[in-house]
Amino acid sequence: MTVQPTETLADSTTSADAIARRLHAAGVRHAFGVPGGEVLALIAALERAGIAFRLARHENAAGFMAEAAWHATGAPGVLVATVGPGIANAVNVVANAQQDRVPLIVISGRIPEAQALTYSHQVMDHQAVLRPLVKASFEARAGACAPMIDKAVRLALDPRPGPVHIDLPIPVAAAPEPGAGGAPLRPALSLAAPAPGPDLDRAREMFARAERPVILAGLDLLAEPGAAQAVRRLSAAHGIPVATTYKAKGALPEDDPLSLGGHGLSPRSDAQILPLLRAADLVICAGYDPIEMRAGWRDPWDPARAVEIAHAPDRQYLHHAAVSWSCGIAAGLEAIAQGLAPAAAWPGGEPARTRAALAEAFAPGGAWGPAQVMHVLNAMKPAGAVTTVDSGAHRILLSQVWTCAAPGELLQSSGLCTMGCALPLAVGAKLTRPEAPVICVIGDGCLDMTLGELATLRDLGLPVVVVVLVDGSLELIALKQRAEGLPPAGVAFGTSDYAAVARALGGRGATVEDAPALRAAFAEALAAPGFSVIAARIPPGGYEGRI
Ligand SMILES: Cc1ncc(C[n+]2csc(CCOP(=O)(O)OP(=O)(O)O)c2C)c(N)n1
Repeated sequence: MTVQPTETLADSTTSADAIARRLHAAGVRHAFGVPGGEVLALIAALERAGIAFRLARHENAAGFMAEAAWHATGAPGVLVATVGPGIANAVNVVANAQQDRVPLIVISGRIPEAQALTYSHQVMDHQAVLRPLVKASFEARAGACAPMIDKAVRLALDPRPGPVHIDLPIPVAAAPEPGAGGAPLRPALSLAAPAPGPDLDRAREMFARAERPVILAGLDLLAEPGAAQAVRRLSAAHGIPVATTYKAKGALPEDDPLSLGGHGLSPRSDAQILPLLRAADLVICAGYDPIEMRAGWRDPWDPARAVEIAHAPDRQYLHHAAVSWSCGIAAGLEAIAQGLAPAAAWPGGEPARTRAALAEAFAPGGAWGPAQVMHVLNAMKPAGAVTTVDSGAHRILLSQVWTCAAPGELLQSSGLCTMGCALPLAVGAKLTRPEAPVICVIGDGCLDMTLGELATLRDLGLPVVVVVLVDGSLELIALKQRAEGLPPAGVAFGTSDYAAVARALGGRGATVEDAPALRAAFAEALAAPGFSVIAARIPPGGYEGRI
């Protein structure tokens, strides 16, 4: 008897369904964006597949929410943007995904080709706009979206992660694509160990001889489960101090005496850490990606004393190393140290002095101001909290003061360093890790840029604590103007009553002007069922000489 092929209801699916189902199979449970007529079929398909479409107030914010979802789940972030203005609004967050190594799938809706020949309203070349920023841009083809989306997912996640764009014309989204379940996604690349040979011999010899080794851990750690543990094992077994970039903060818990904290954007911390790196006789760069670093990090150590293990070859040339591998961080560290006995690391005790000098440089000080705010919050933050911080003077100070127990506890934009990331990162973090307390620390300039996302917190019922430092100044830029002897221009603005704004948007609000009031407001906010805004009014010029 011949079995007739039957097309079941489940098989009569569209290319939009294929995309949605494959994303679901890749672990995606939330997509973020602002709808438009050109993405309606996709949004409906996402919801059919079990992926909730989350409305943001701006596409840029939606992209940061998607980034936070990736941090929480390991599945790529998904941003949906409509034709023209939608994708134009998303450009900043796509650039961020490129520079901060975020696997972000950006799907834009597009009008039909035939229509575009004679119709130009809102129409622009999405692929041409995004191509310089993405790892790839696909134009979706009717009936062939399953393999395309699988490739896009893999490409976004493969080292180093980054954004991938899919341009989806309306007729393609609606085209039939039966059997959208498809073959399984290619497994993640296994990250190899360095091959045996003269390079490994040399690195092992450098390791065996080292008396003053330092590990410098970077953002590749975020993309390799187990890498932070390998850093910890090596540090503990050989007494090696660990410095990190901002993204890798917590590679070694920062209350560990061997932790030298996070670095990269603060000249004040550079003044302490760079001399130690120059004094080291071995710098082990573990997943170090210099995209996060300022110019002070140009050739910061003698290359003959550096060994580099990273997920991708360095093409930036900001730093150099005698031996350099593209490989897994854990496998690389183990290969270098395997079987070698611990040497007496830093017999002169310099790392402990550097740690103490860093603590002194970023001490709270006696007077109320941003340093006190950061110290109060850091001391009170619950274990396992996820904190997000925006770009500006407040971020640099917070990153130096904040103690992280694991990478991913502090989310920020440290590659692109864009304003407008912290509030949407907090939305995405709380949505996808509801059990974790989520704290957003933000400057008033950055909050003004993203204020609408407080309404997103309300709509999604997310009890995030937002602490805004209110000084009526784009203070990082004001500091630069003053340092260059320029008169202030374009940096001062009127302050708003953010506590009242929070209440108007359905949250709680408090204004504080000293440490006891901050402590009380923070404790209350952490226990509150909805979102809270604590406006910490700080004196003008409060960051001067502190970052
Ligand atoms: C989108 C964007 N625009 C401009 C800048 C330049 N910039 C960096 S920090 C900053 C000031 C941020 O002000 P605020 O949020 O008040 O933080 P503060 O520096 O006062 O701590 C500006 C304008 C940027 N990084 N990103």
